[in-house]
Amino acid sequence: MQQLSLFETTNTLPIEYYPGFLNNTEANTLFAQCKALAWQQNKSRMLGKPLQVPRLECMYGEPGASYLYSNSVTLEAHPWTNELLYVCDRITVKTGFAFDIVIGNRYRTGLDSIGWHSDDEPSMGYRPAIASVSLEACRKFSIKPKIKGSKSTHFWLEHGSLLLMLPRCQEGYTHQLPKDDKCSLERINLTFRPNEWKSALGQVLAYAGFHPNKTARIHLFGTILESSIIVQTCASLGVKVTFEEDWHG
Ligand SMILES: [Mn+2]
Repeated sequence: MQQLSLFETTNTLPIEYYPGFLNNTEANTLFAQCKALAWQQNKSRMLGKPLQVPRLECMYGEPGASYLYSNSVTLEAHPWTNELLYVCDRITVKTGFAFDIVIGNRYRTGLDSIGWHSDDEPSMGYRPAIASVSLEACRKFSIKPKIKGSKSTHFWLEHGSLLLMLPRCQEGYTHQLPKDDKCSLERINLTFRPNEWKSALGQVLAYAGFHPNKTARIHLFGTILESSIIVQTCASLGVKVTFEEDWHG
């Protein structure tokens, strides 16, 4: 009985794992190149207090793209490097999903980590796919349904592997990279994501069309915009807004 439920759990997770997506030589080269990216340690806000994020971060992508998370950390895109763009294209060929930005996370030792979270920022648009390439240290990745009391499933993310979080993964599941006292090696993780502000804007306008008495909010270029303001602005600019019937907000 227990085995059956375990079987069902692992088979219904909205993720795909490809060990050896990059061969060992490719992964070693990419890891060496990634060490030279523009890493920085950011501060998030927890209960109003600034807190150093326990890892280094960077972002590359389309000029002008930004990414706000936890309502407190804004990452700004550096222009794509050739190496990152090449990996991005290879993931698209493998998975069929296209990406606009990559956010790097650098876990300096096993003491660096990321707690339970979903990558559900509206700047990525509706039901994003997120592709994650792991380099160097093999660290444990845990994922569990958002339903209270759910059990988590663990994967060891190997050097050169690709983990694809499919659309709906962020809605229904939460994930983490826990601390690992035994790990002294560094791990670099590249997470390729959409940055579809147009798509996010479309969702808010659709929401405004179907719920005219309620307000939807969107994070756009680091600013919180309200659906009513967007509708008014469109009207004042003479931009016609249409609402499509297939919206399932
Ligand atoms: Mn994440």
